[in-house]
Amino acid sequence: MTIPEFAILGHPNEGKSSVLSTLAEDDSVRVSPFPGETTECRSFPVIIDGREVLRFTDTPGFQNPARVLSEMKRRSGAGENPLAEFRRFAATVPELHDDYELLGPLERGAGIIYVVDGSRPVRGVDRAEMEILRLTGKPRMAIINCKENTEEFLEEWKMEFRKNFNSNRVFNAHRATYAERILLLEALKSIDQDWQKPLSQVVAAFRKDWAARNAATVDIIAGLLTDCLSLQLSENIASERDAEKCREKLLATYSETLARKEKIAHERIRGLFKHNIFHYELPPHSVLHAELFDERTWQLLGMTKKQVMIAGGLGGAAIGAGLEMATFGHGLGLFTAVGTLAGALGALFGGESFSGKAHVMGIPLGGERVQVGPAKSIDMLFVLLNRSLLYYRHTINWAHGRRDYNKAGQAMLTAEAEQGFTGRWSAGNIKICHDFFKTVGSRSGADDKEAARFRELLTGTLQEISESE
Ligand SMILES: Nc1nc2c(ncn2[C@@H]2O[C@H](COP(=O)(O)OP(=O)(O)O)[C@@H](O)[C@H]2O)c(=O)[nH]1
Ligand SMILES: [Mg+2]
Repeated sequence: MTIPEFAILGHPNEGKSSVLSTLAEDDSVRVSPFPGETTECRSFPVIIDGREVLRFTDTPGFQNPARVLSEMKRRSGAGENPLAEFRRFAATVPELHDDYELLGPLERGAGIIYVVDGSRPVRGVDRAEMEILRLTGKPRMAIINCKENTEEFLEEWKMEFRKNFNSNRVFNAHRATYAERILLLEALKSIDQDWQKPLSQVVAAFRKDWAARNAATVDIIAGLLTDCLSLQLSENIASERDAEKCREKLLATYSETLARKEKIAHERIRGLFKHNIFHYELPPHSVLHAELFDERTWQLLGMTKKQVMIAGGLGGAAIGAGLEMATFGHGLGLFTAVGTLAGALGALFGGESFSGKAHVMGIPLGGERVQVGPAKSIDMLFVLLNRSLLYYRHTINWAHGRRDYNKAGQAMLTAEAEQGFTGRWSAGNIKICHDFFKTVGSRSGADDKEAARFRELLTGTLQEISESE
């Protein structure tokens, strides 16, 4: 079966390469702020399950649309093939090199995706380009990629497109999500009947592949949680006097280990979604660092007060007082209320403050061993889970064509701060988390049902995040 090919055509600097990069999920596509840098075509295969299912070809921009149009019109009489005849003529004309080159894929049967920057008005050269594409007689779709945030000229563009294209769509190279990519592929089916079947298969393969990536993400997140929640470090001590120092050391190692595990898990998620350059930086440091317990970060990982209550594991006078002071969702967070890092750790582990206690994680210090972990409070689960979901969401929604990576952090954090994922969950879902948490703690092996329910919940959540705009 021949693989469907689409050539991305248009004027220089309108976002052709960016659109291609986003559509093909390929961040190796060269995007440049300077027009006219691409002078040769380059094809990018879309590979699913080791098989090429679709091919997008990047092309140079039109250089002399008016001249190309007049040459083609001259060759468009009855029985003539203006595309082939123009290319035969242009092959030896140096100043028509780019125009000759960009029409090459069409001669071998590629469909057309024409990209314009819809945030500016339609000009004469655009009309010439559209007319050229019409004269080629190839199936064609127009894409409006608005570089600036304005809709002022959209109607004007659409009017032109209706005259010259089989279909047109708004698709932003920087903001398009998975859902929008699928919609665009679906729309491509309709521009030529011959492509309906192969492209239906491509769309089906895309959906299947996405589900497989989500399933792998569920494995990674559930694995991370199991690993971190059951993490336990201990050390023998010679005397009671060494306890404090030993505990501090263990806590430091504990916190570093969690951070490392989390980082590895997130890197793997990023790989699944084919990002090689973009990497979303969560608020720095590990879940146990003081920064995480400041107001903003707590909101980000927000649960309602009620959910915390339901989640349980937060008994104890210190935390009780903390809850009274905390206004979840805004204002003070639980951990700020508790005050210190040690206090926060106490909350995470056992609902007790460390200071002045002869217990660490519920293990008496009088003995011979100091132990840190496993986590005693479900908060650890929620913190890690929300961070992973946040990471997932930023990663899947970062279009591969978007290259201003440094803008990723702050803006997204602010938008996210109001939301939180588990913060919107029903009591039933929180209970599923709670049951999973208990099974991790018990390590009995008889906990398959709870784990399966938790994974099911994760699967649904990832799907929901994928499909939301
Ligand atoms: N803000 C913004 N910039 C874009 C968008 N699409 C492309 N650009 C930028 O426009 C410039 C040209 O993009 P490129 O894809 O190389 O255009 P091409 O010459 O048509 O291939 C680059 O600096 C891109 O980062 C967009 O949707 N929004
Ligand atoms: Mg380009």
